[in-house]
Amino acid sequence: MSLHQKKHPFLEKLLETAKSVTLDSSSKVLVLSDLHMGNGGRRDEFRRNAEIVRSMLQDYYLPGKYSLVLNGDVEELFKFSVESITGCWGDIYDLFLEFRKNGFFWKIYGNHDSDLAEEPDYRLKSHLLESIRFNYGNETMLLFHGHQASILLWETYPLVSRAVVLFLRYIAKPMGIRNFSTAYNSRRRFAIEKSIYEFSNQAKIVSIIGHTHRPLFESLSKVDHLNYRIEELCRLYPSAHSRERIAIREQITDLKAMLDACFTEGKRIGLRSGRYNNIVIPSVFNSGCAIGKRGVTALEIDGDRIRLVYWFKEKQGRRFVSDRSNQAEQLGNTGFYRIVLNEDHLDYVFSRIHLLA
Ligand SMILES: [Mn+2]
Repeated sequence: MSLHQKKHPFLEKLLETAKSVTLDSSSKVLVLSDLHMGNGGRRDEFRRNAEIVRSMLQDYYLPGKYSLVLNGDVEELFKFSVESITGCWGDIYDLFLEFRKNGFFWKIYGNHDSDLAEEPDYRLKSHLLESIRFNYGNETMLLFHGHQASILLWETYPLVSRAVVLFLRYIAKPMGIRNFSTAYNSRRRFAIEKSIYEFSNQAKIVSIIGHTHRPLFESLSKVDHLNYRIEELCRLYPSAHSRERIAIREQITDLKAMLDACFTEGKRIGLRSGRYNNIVIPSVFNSGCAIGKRGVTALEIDGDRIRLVYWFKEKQGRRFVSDRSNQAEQLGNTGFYRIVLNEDHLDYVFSRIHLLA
């Protein structure tokens, strides 16, 4: 035991120092990460989904009595000053703060916005945390951004990080050096996911992260999830009756088409498998990001359930299909749609962790 205790010192510390929040059977929480808000200009990646985010918060999650956790990289301080960001997106900040009336609002910082702890006038300063521990019965969900698992020192040590921010803002940017800082490299992303996976299994908790921009549900990426579902159906097939067999065959055809689409369309998302060992332990969830080309992914905790959802604009996301045959639902007449990509009972998730980890 003691041998393992020092294996993930940064993550152990996040668990020890986390702000404790107790959930009950009626708690609803929206977890959103990686908004990368900028100054509203051309280089602001948040801009293209700002309307979706505004609308989903204002017209869906606020009236739906959700609390809100922003899980890091809310502001893009590698490119913009905090004044230019808060000056541009004031109404979005107002919206964030409104979630207090539904229960709570917390902002966890990531590697792109960690400097805000030092800003005396920052609007969300009193809501800023590094990690949150949700107590769900006897179980724990630990929310943190995820950069703490990086092997790169400048992502984990504040002083180094600060130097890098200054380098990026004043040297790299004017010189046109781009993407110096991204966590999107698939090998690095895999390493981060893997160490959080090991840590979570060892502690028998669920970790909810962001940072890599890759949605994970029960430790599975989209590609892994599709493969997994195909496997399940193949196992069902031999013992199924002839009419069921037709349905299974059709489902497998759909799943295979979606898998193919991942490989033809999804070059940038990184198709490396997220499977870290032979058995899948559902201990890592990732909310993805709010700056996707086609929309916004998020995690919802709704009483005893957890969901990965996707919000998109009608035109952009039209080709999207859910393998659980869930239907996309439009939010009023906004032209914005929400679809449940995956959903499970938290009791099932924790049972698997205790049985398998
Ligand atoms: Mn990050």
